[in-house]
Amino acid sequence: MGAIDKLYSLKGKRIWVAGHRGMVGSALVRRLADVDCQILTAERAAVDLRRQAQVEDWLAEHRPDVVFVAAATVGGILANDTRPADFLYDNLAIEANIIHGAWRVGVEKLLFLGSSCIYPREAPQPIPEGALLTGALEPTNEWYAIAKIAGLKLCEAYRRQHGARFISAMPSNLYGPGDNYDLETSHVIPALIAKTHAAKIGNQRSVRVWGSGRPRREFLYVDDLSDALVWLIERYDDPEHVNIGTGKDITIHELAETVADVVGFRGRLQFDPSMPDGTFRKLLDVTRLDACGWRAKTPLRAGLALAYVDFLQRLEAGQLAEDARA
Ligand code: GFB
Repeated sequence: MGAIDKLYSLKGKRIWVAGHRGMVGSALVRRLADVDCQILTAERAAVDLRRQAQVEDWLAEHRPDVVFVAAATVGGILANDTRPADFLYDNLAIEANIIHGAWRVGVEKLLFLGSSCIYPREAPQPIPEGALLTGALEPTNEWYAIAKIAGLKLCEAYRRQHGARFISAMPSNLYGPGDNYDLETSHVIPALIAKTHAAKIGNQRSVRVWGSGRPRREFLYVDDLSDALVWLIERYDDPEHVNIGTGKDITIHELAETVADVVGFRGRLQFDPSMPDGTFRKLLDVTRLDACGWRAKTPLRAGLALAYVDFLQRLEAGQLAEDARA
């Protein structure tokens, strides 16, 4: 990581959190509430981020100094695998419109958010930033991965050609408040929370866990991520993207046991080999970030307990379907 010569302070800046209703965007809004800045948001009904003219008009009117690109079409392994056109087209359009539009209106700093699935399926573990484009991608999410690779390359290209101070960060699998609990489209943690809770309430004997339970994943609590993003935008200004993770991973089997423990479910785990495992392992090498002094602080179990509280509150408020199938 390059030397941190001068802090780029967010104080007094007009900051656009693109995707502020999503899990990452809402965590960023929570984190930026501690900063003396002006947060800008664009409602979905007013601006479709896939439409270039709408994005450019909004940017010309609101003129942010800083942009966080937290808007994306996202989902778990099944959604990625079954909706390749949405994951590729939506994400290419969103990032191209925002990055190009931000450059046109002279945004001072922009942070683009990718994903650990940008790396080759057979990348060395833990995965260093330099593993990008050294091998074939994991087929279940190559569409999303290609869009995210294009996004980080756009930031690099605008920096190289125009001197734009655009940076990119690649987090590991995220979870936390504001997650999507829909079983068809969610990631593994919200799915297991919803299914395990339904099994507990329904006195069921088992919970169905997709795949073999053997794949390993690294999970980052979303408020740790937003803290890292604010930290990076104020300090980092190099072309290379930066991994953000905890440096630790666990198997899906261990994860399912931990979720069961947090939720208080005493039944069995039933693995379903007809569902895809996806990448065997994707543990990020976080040396670059670690060397600069930023570290994740929320242990997985504590984060899962907070996520379960969020799930219960939203269930209580009628914001979630109550019949998550176990
Ligand atoms: O979280 P997840 O959908 O995403 O799945 P990926 C992680 C692992 O958990 C896979 C298993 O091995 C799943 O088979 N799993 C077990 C489950 N039970 C369930 C369940 O009920 N629901 C889900 N969803 N998984 C995504 C990519 O990959 O990760 C995206 O598709 C993105 O592009 C994201 O990069 C972070 O880690 O496999």
